[in-house]
Amino acid sequence: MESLKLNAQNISQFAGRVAVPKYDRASVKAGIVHIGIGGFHRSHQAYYIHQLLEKYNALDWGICGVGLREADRTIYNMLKKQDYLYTLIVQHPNGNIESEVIGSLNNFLLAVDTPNLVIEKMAHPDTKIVSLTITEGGYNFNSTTGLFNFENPDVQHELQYPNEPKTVYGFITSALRKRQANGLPPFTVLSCDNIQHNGDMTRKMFLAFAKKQDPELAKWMEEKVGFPNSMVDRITPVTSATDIEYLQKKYNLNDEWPVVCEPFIQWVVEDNFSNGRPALEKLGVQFVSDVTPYEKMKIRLLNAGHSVLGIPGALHGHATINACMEDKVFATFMRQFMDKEVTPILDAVEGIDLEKYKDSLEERFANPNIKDSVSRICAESAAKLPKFLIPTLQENLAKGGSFEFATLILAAWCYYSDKGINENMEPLEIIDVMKNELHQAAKETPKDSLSFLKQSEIFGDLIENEPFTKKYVEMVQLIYGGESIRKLMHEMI
Ligand code: CS2
Repeated sequence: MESLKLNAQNISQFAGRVAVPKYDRASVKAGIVHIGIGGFHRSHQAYYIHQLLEKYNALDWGICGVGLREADRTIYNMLKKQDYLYTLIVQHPNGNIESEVIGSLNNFLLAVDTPNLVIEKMAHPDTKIVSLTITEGGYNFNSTTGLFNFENPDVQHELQYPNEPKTVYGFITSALRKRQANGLPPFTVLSCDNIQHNGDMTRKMFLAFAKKQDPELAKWMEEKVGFPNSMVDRITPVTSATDIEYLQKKYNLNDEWPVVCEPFIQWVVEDNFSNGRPALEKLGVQFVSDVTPYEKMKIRLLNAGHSVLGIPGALHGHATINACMEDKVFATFMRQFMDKEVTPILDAVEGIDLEKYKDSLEERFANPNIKDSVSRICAESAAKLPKFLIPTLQENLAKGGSFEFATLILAAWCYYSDKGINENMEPLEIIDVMKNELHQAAKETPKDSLSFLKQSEIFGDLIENEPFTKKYVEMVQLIYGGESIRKLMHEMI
């Protein structure tokens, strides 16, 4: 039997077999404009809002998606065809699967096609929050100086032509300008990316940009716009053909781009909103006055833990994070990294038992039904490691703590960036906006062992720390000498 396409017209035909929205989607207003509609937004924020609509009929808080890049066209086309509906497939470790059609997204604008519509939508009185998942690298932030990168040509363009925005900075300031002119309160700018102090950093970047472009507006923003810090968490692997087939076979449902995720979900947010917020606390979202200890714990353990498995995993030939966890050497190495290098630098987090938190991370990583690819984890490591791993290494060097686990990961990353093949001679695709720079720097290693570390926008001044470079050189030479990464890990645990 031919499967039935997921869209508003067909939705009632799926009811009873798979959970579908019960609220009246036509009455939902977009209180949130979200930039960056990827898998993560769809498994996390859009799912929370869906539940709020479902359980509390919070009709003011629907989501209008925005894609800023040409690369967003594929998801835009797909969601539009499906009337912005998609299926969320929750994969439990024991094999149970729950599928639910999510209806909280009710519009999508592609900025490259209709820039003015995007600005109008954000400037609309209904819009109360503009949230972001634009990835760690999307904030146009120089990680060495901590400053906004004014050299970016798109930014240069929008400074010169404020009515022709291209980046998130140009769009949001244009919309805020409109709101100010119309006497409307500003929206909250809510960053949902894995960056420590994501709200503070976003604020700093926006104010730097606005001060150059429109100092009057900058003043208003400084006084009025809330930029809450937030910690977000739900492991969301890349959707595979098997997931699409699963829905077809099981429910006769044809969804071109469902989202798969783990059962775990967490969101901790600072209660600092400029224009109201949805009552997400009803669904277990934690509103706190200081998110710092939560985000540090999560980024340094979970996100770094992923990289600590994924980079050597890719070299060794493990395809997924759960395959890494099935390998005792990898699992033990990761736990020891957490125990010896991360735990000592973390502050106590109210209400959280760190040992239990780490145990739960091990269980989540080991979930055999998530099949989170190491390639997803390794992608954009140049943006991730300076936020997830390198600060831990620096803090340990400063206080005489253990740093060899993190060091091995950097040495492995150098080899990975240089060779583009794993230890079984299979090709490794390097997905990184800094791919060429990484490769250039790494391939000099046989002549100059420290060459990779000279990329100061990634490594800061690590190259000047002797105990570290000594260890790094030792390790990089062993790896280049043909020692297997797994053996090196084994010797350390
Ligand atoms: C991952 C994250 O991309 C990565 O490196 O660590 O996407 C991670 O899965 C999420 O942050 C989990 O909340």
